[in-house]
Amino acid sequence: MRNILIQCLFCAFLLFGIWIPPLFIYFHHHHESYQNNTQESESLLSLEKYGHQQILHNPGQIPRPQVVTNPSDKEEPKNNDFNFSDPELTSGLLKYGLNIIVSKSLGYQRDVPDSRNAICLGKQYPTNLPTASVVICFYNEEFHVLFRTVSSVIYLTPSHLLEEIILVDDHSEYDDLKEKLDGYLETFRGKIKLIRNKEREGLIRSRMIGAGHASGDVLVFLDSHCEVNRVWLEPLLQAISKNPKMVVCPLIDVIDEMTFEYKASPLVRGIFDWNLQFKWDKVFSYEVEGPDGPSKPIRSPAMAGGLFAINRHYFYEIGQYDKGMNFWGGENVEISLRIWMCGGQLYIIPCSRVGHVVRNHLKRDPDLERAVIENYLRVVHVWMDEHKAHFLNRRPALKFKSYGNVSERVKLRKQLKCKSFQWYLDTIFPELEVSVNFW
Ligand SMILES: *[C@@H]1O[C@H](CO)[C@@H](O)[C@H](O)[C@H]1NC(C)=O
Ligand SMILES: *[C@@H]1O[C@H](CO)[C@@H](O)[C@H](O)[C@H]1NC(C)=O
Ligand SMILES: *[C@@H]1O[C@H](CO)[C@@H](O)[C@H](O)[C@H]1NC(C)=O
Ligand SMILES: [Mn+2]
Repeated sequence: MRNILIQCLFCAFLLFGIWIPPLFIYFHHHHESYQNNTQESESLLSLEKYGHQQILHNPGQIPRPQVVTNPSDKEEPKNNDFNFSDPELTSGLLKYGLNIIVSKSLGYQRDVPDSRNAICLGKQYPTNLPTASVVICFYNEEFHVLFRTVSSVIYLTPSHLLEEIILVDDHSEYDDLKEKLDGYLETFRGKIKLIRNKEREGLIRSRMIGAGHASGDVLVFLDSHCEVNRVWLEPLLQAISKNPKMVVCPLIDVIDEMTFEYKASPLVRGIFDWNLQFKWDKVFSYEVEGPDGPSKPIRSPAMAGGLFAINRHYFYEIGQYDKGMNFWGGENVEISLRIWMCGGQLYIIPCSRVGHVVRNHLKRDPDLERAVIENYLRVVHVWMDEHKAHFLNRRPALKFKSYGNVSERVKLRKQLKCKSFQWYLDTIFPELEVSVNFW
């Protein structure tokens, strides 16, 4: 609600050409709320309060997990650490949703703290793991943020495991992502394939385009605003090498979009509510018991979407993505349901750590919002059986909204002999069904 309110304020001010005051208000609220750990965890784990409106806000964003902080280092940056009368800062926030001054000052490569549990440090991985093609799609990404994503992968991945990095430019508009990027990527010649879409395809189809150019055994999808941590890839590859139907995600650490501070995340699993809104949730204590506890894979009902690894053949076998989905949003729930219901497994591997910037986009995008609704409808009509009523009853207007032709996805579900949504509720995510009367 806060964000919606601020967005409205923002739009109103924008119309009158005054956009600095609302930024002040925004960051005031923003920092106040994430200074307060209690409030943060409540907003992560509480029942869905905002209903309909929340679907519209940053639907493709990976939310920020509750960050572990020692009481001593609870000092968050104060507002007056940022000079909001500096046009570079404010225009950068509008363009990229992050602090470009700090991002530029960090340059093209940096070290981030090793956030792994001590148990992970002692683990040995075989040398003959499958190879990986890392697919990174970007659209109007900040140059340094994108470049650090690429350089962290290059420097922290053993060369024999990295088949290639496939960058897919989804028809970005910003000039520095054109010839300048080509020039800079020369540094990594031989390891990078750069594909430029002729028109905007959206994240979902861009990922499929990237996958189509890959030749590694495993596809690893990353957002274009990440920094991988030490020994990030080996645990993912090992899990997949043992079971090719295992889809795995790293534990996503938080890179603050204002300070670029790298913060370790607690152990979490991915869930969603009846609005298909993705959230992080606590891990059951029995899952982390025993000496190996904090390093054991965490069974996850859903993935956040941006960061995961999957056997390349298995990606095709289970039907990639729904080509009928536009931009992004909902595809993470769709692939999660498909993995579980059609015989696969989805785990978070805590020894694999990747930092991710949660960008704060202030501008609303009506095309995106429309696309997300349609994507969600495609998910519920193909995968949720009679339980789609729980989604539709929350938004009666959507009962009559069109969502294109899903016959191919329905056919896919039959061909793969996927189980029912009721099976998923009973076996993988019982907490969702219990919540039916509350959310
Ligand atoms: C922070 O949390 C405390 C409860 O621990 C609460 O009393 C206080 O109002 C919260 N502050 C803000 C700014 O939300
Ligand atoms: C903030 O930025 C403006 C514009 O660049 C500059 O004139 C001003 O001196 C800066 N203020 C501080 C406290 O640095
Ligand atoms: C939906 O698409 C399938 C083929 O993918 C086609 O056979 C069918 O006629 C389409 N349905 C409608 C209503 O257009
Ligand atoms: Mn992201």
